[in-house]
Amino acid sequence: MIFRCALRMQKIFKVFSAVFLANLFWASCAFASSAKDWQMGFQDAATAVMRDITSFHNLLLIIIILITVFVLAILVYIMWRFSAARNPVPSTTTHHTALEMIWTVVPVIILVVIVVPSFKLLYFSDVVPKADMTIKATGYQWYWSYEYPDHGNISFDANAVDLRDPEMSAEDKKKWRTKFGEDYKRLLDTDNNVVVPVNTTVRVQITAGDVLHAWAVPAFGIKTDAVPGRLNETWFKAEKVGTYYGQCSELCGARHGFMPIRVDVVTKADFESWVKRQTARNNLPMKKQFVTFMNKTNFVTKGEDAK
Ligand SMILES: [Cu+2]
Repeated sequence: MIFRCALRMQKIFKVFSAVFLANLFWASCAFASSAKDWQMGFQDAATAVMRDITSFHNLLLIIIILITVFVLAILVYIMWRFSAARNPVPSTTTHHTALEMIWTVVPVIILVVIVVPSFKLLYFSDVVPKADMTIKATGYQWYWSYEYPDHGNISFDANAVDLRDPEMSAEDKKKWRTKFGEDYKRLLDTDNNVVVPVNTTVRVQITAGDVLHAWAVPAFGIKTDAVPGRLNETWFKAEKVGTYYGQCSELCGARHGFMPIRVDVVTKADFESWVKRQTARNNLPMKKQFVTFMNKTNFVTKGEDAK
């Protein structure tokens, strides 16, 4: 019985170490803009803030490991050295000034080492630098709505594209499948994406229209609450062209897991042409806009207005 149990433990240990090594390898070589299966650690940083968060996390990890190993080593040594068999007459020492000084001062030094990068990072991420553009994200049950006040008030809603949704028509499923191809990410892809230019400081204003939500994009190091009646502010400056994913990060109701965030970081020229396209769409007469919207979302498939 014991032998079989030991064998099983050995097997489990082998699987764990294989997974751990595979993850280490994965983390070191793959570019991740979204979460990956069996991922350990953070997604690759796309902004300076996220880079600082990652290195601060690594610093804390080293400190925590050193403390844990040190405490464990002392405990094991004490259990062995001062057991009743080895140490039948216990010491009666109750105070030791030097020792007490050390165990007070050393933790203070450790905290000072932590607090300096911690406050630096806190202010770096919190204070919005001079922004080149602003976008406003409003959380609703259960989608995000975006506005670009600096670009002729472009506005749109971003809904999750869920190809497993039984209510989505076969025609629409085909359309989205063709659009996304192999890259489709369920619960992360949206019908309208946030588009921003690369190397541009973007101020993000965040609020909500009904209940609490949170706008979070891990690769940017952003997680800001969306509170009804309150305007929160954060910022990012994406350094790499690419697609970045996030999700609502405040439990907001039944379909909380179905309001993803997709940010496409594009070149400045691509952004300008995207703005032109969006503005043209926004400037359509109201009725036509409505019809386009209804057609697009497939609420109306027949009837006069849809033509
Ligand atoms: Cu939400």
